[in-house]
Amino acid sequence: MDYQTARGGWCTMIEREDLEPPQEIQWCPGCGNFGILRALKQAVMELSNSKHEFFLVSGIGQSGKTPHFINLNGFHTLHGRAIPVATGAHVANTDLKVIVHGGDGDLLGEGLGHLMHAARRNVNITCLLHNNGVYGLTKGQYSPTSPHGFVSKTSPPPTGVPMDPVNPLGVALIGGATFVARGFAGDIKQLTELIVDAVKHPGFALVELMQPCVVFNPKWGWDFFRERVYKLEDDYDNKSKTAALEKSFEFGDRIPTGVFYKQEKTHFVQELQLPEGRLRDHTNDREEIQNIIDEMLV
Ligand SMILES: Cc1ncc(C[n+]2csc(CCOP(=O)(O)OP(=O)(O)O)c2C)c(N)n1
Ligand code: SF4
Repeated sequence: MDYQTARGGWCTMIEREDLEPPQEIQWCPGCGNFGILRALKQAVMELSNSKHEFFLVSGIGQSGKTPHFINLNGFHTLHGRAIPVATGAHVANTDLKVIVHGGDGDLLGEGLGHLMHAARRNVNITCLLHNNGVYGLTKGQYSPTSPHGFVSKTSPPPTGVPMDPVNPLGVALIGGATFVARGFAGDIKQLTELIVDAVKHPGFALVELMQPCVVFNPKWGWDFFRERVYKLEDDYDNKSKTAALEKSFEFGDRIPTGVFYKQEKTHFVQELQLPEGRLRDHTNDREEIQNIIDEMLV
């Protein structure tokens, strides 16, 4: 079915079968990534955009395979480097809905600096952080979010992991992200809503997705999360960064989900006064550029 977009063009409604990938899914049975993929597909169908307006960028990891398993344009880049590639794609064409998929190792280990600076620049992209508390693809080394004492091949007994984990939401908030949220792979309805809101948000949106890795971190299994997750209360004020930061440290017997923080602020392309839309549709006045260069040379 076709419908008219806000810009006056025509768009074709995306159906579930349009998103079927050409290749077979290779995640383990019971992996939390299945729930995330389902919510992503639902969100893509609910957002009023054409298929060609979505662009998925991923790092390396089980999470990084997400663009392989949905029939949209995507770019599977280097470990920890999804955010710079996503930033470049967004700056080159602000019409794109750019969505990053990365694991806790990818975005909080190798890619932490990129995450902080994209948040600080308020780049208008959505970053979906698949948090399973372990390195899944490389078979169970501890990751930046593994709990203190977590026993793995790289953190053997008696101590296990000898330090506290990174707080992903806190990092995003301190960096300057203007939309910060958490969902759970077992609550597809809430996850879909969070992804839709994050994509619509005009600024840097980080959504932490609690994701069981049933093979290498069985302690963070489905029951672990089902017993702990709860939705932020109705009277919770997501305009307060201080409240959001305080909430971000609540991760134990109770794990809050929902939108922790949301703020309207000019984003990177607006701050730089770059042209909106596709850069290739804009031409430069070469004479004027030459004049500027000449002035600098004098
Ligand atoms: C620079 C670099 N270092 C290390 C690796 C090896 N490597 C590939 S995936 C991965 C860990 C992925 O873990 P995470 O980001 O948590 O994703 P998951 O597989 O759990 O979804 C590592 C260390 C790599 N590909 N590139
Ligand atoms: S190893 Fe873990 S993260 Fe990777 S597919 Fe299996 S369950 Fe999922």
